[in-house]
Amino acid sequence: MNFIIKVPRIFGCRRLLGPTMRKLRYVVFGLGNKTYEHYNAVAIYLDKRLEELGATRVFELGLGDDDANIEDDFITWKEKFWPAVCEKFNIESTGEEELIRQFRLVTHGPDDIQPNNIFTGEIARLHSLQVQRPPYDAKNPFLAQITVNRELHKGGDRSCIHVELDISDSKMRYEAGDHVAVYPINDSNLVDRLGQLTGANLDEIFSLINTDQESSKKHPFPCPTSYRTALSHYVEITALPRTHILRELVEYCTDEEDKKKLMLMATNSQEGKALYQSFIVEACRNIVHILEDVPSCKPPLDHLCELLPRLQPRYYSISSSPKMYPETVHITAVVVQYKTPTGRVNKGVTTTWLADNKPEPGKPLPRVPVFIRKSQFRLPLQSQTPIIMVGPGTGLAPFRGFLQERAFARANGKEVGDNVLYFGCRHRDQDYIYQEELEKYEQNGDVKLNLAFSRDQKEKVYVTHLLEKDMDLLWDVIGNRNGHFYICGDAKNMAVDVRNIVLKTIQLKGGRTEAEAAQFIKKLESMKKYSADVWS
Ligand code: FAD
Ligand code: 2AM
Repeated sequence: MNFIIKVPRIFGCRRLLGPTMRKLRYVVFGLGNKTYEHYNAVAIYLDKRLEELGATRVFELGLGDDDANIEDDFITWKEKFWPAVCEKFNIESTGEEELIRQFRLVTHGPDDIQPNNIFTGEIARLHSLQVQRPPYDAKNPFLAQITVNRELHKGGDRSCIHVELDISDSKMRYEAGDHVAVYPINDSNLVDRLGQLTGANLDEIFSLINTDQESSKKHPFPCPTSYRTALSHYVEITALPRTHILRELVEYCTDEEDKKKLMLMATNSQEGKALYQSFIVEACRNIVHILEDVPSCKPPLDHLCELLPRLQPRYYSISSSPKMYPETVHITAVVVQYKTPTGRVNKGVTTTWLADNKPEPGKPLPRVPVFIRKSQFRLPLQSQTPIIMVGPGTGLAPFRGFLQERAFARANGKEVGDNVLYFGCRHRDQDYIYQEELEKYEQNGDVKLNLAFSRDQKEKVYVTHLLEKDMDLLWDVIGNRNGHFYICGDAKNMAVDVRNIVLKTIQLKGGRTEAEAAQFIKKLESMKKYSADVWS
C-alpha cells in the first residue's frame, strides 16, 4: 500500500504521460513488510518511474516496515516531509498543529429514522446479510453456516480449531490453496466496556458524515448505525492504537499528567518513542486499556469511532479440497490468546469469535460472513508431478487440501506423483493436528510424512533440520524430476530458513554458485514450481 499525494487520472495512458507528468509534483511513502521478498517494491518502482517520466519528486521516498514499527517509520519521515513541502510550495507554516475532524456527527432520534434503514453489521449494502444475493465478495460476503467446529489439540494450554463452513447455497467455488476471508465480531464485553468508559449510550443511532462534500467516502463505515453495531462490526477495538489517535486523545484529558504522557507518545522524540514502545507496544494496550489506565481521558464515542481503523476480515488458507468437500470450506486456526505484562488476557478477534461459535443441538447453526479469495498457491496441473510440502503448525492447512485432492485423484484411477510432507509442532501428543488423517494417508501410500516435534526432546527439532538432512531428495524433486516445492506458515523465521536451505541445496547438490542458486529459485517461482503461502 502506498501514499501518493497526487496521481493524475490518466496515469497509465502512454500517449498523455509525457506532458502530464512534467507538471506532476509527487511524493511516495510505501507501506510494506520486510518479511516479504519484494519489500515495498511498488513504492520503489513508482517513485523511480514517476521521476523517469518527468514528474518532480517533492521529497524523498519513504518506506514503512510493518515487521518493525511502521508507525515510527512514517512519523520520522513525516517530520521532514512537511517542511520540504512548505518550502517547495512557498507555504508559511505556523508550526502549530490544528486538529480537524473529518466527519461530523448526526444523532438520530427514534422519530427521524426508520429501523429498516439502520445498518446492523452489513459490510456495504443495507440488508445484504438478511437478503443474500450472489455474487459474493469482500463487499457482499456470504453468511455461511458453521456446521463443524472442533478442537484439534489433544493437550497443552493452546487451542487450534477445525471449522467447516457450509457454502452449498452460495454458488461460491474454491480450489485447494485458496483463502477464505472471515468478518469477525468484536467481543461484546469489550464493546460494553468502551460504552462505560466513554459514558455513551450504545443503542443510540448516529451517522458520521464527511465534512468534505466532494469526498467519495461519505462515511467511515455504513451509517446510520448504533454505537453498539459500530463497535462490534465496523472498527478495530483490540488493535494497538497508532500515535495519531493518542494525539487526538490528549484533547479529552482533564489531568495535566495524562495529557503530557499521551502527547509525549505522539511525538517523534526518542523519549516519546520509547514510551510508546513500552506503554502501548510491549504492554499490548488497546483503546479499552488506554482509557482504563489514563483515567482522566474521556473522549466522545463518536470521535473514537472516527479515529479507530475499520475492522478487517482475516484470511485463512482453506484446509480442504473441493473434490472431496464441494459444499464446505474448512479452516484450521490457532486461537490467539495471550497474557499481557499488565496482567490482562488479550484475545484474537476472529479466532476467539470462531471458537465461541460451536453448533449446539436444538439451536440454529451459527453463521459467519465470508468470501473466497483466489490464490496463486496451486497444485501442479499434472497429478504425476512430485511435490514437497513444508508446513509446520497451521502451515499444514493448505496441504491438507492438497493431500485430499491428490488422494481423490488416485482413488479415481489417476497416476499421482510423490507427496512429501514436512510437518512440525511442539509435542506429538498435544498439537500434532490431523494425526489420524495423516497417518491413514501414509498407510495408504498417499504421503511420505516427515515429522519434527520441537519440544519432545532436549534439543529442538524443526522441519528445517529434517530438510537439511534430505537435500538429496530435495534436489532430486526440484532439480531432476521437475517437481514443485511449497512452504506455508510463519513468514518471519520459518519460511526464510526453509528458503535458505533450498538455496543451499541448489548449490551443494545442483553444483550452482550462490548467485546461480538465487536465479534458479527465481525461475522456479516464475514457473510456479516454488510457492509460498506465508503470513506473520
Ligand atoms: P487479531 O485480533 O488480529 O490479533 C492478532 C494480533 O495479536 C497479532 O497480529 C499480534 O499483533 C497480536 N498478538 C498475537 N499474539 C501475541 C502475543 N503473544 N503477544 C503480543 N501480541 C500478540 N491463521 C491460522 O491460524 N490458520 C491459517 O490457515 C491462516 N492462514 C492465513 C493465510 C493468509 C494469507 C494470511 C494473511 C493469514 C493467515 N492466518 C492464518 C492468520 C489469520 O489471518 C489471523 O491473523 C489470525 O487468525 C489472528 O486473527 P485474530 O482476529 O484471531 O487475531
Ligand atoms: P518451537 O515453538 O518449539 O520453537 C509450529 O509452530 C512449530 O514450528 C513449532 O514446533 C515451532 O517450534 C516450530 N518452529 C519455530 N521456529 C521455526 C523455524 N524457524 N523453522 C521451522 N520450525 C520452527
